[in-house]
Amino acid sequence: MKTFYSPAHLGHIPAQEFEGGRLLPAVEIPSRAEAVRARIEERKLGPILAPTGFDDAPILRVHDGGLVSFLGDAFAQWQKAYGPKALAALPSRWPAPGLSARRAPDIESRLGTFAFDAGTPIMRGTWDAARAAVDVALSAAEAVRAGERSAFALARPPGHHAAGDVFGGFCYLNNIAIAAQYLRDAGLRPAILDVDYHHGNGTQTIFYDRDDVFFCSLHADPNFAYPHFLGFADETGAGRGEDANLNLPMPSGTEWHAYSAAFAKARATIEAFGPDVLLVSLGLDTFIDDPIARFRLTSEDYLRLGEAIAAFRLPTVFVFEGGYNVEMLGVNTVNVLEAFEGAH
Ligand code: SP5
Ligand code: ZN
Repeated sequence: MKTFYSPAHLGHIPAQEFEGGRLLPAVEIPSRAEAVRARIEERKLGPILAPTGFDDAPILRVHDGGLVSFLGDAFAQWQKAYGPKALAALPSRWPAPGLSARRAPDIESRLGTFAFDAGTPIMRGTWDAARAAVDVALSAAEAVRAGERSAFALARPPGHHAAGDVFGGFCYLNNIAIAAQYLRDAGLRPAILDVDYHHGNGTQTIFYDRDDVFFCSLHADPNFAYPHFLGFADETGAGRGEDANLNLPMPSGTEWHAYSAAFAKARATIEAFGPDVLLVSLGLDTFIDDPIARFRLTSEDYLRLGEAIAAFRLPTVFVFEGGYNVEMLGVNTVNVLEAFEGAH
């Protein structure tokens, strides 16, 4: 399997996120993608390729121009306001209902109109990293469009929490949604399967009222887990998109036995949609020893997950998302990909 990777992610180095009234050490850090890259080399999964440089057009099929231009310029504005020692922009105020997002007179207020949490910092290298992650996802999508059975986008930062006009959850641009729209525009009928521990709220929102891209997410119940405000089982799509969205929230402590039962439901529903290409939001934060999550999948279970994904028998684009146990992240990720390949 070909892997697409860009070293631009190394310039995006979050230090802290704000939660529970405290600044905590960041977990979405460069060593994550480097651990996966090292394991791919160790296992000789296949070539690791630089992405093609795409223009902004595929991004603007999914994201508002206002968000894209804000992200490109936010760090420069932040340093202009707070000086060269201000290393990371994090929001501290939001236009909640009743306040006007149009009246955001300064960079910190504007930041609050685009960010939906205080865990997704914008630093000097953030835009270049996020932009390269899109190229990585598009390159993997293009490889599969051109006839590869599968490809892996080792994208960082992740993307599935970013919606058309907002960013958050360590995500800036929605890599997998942009790749899915690219394949849709090439005449394919994509289904997105999101196996990250967290609900893919951004991807869901982008396709929620559409019947030409299916979205299915297996994730921790938002009653106790991030992103908290979306990902409930009764969200089934809107308008033409009714029944083209499937959420399968699961309780804290979920193990492979229950997970695989939910997966079987996901597979049956996706197959009924009749896709001709599958895109997988591959988060490994369902791991038993993940530091921020509460599922209990083991490294061996990721072999079973890879086989289960292979059972769709569809051309498949894997796009890297979360997973924060850096020590086991390479093994777990490559277990999915190797088992997928071995099952063919
Ligand atoms: C792509 C992805 O996996 N994004 C996840 C974003 C989660 N952000 C909030 C995480 C809150 C974790 N709280 C536990 C803190 C333990 N120190
Ligand atoms: Zn996640």
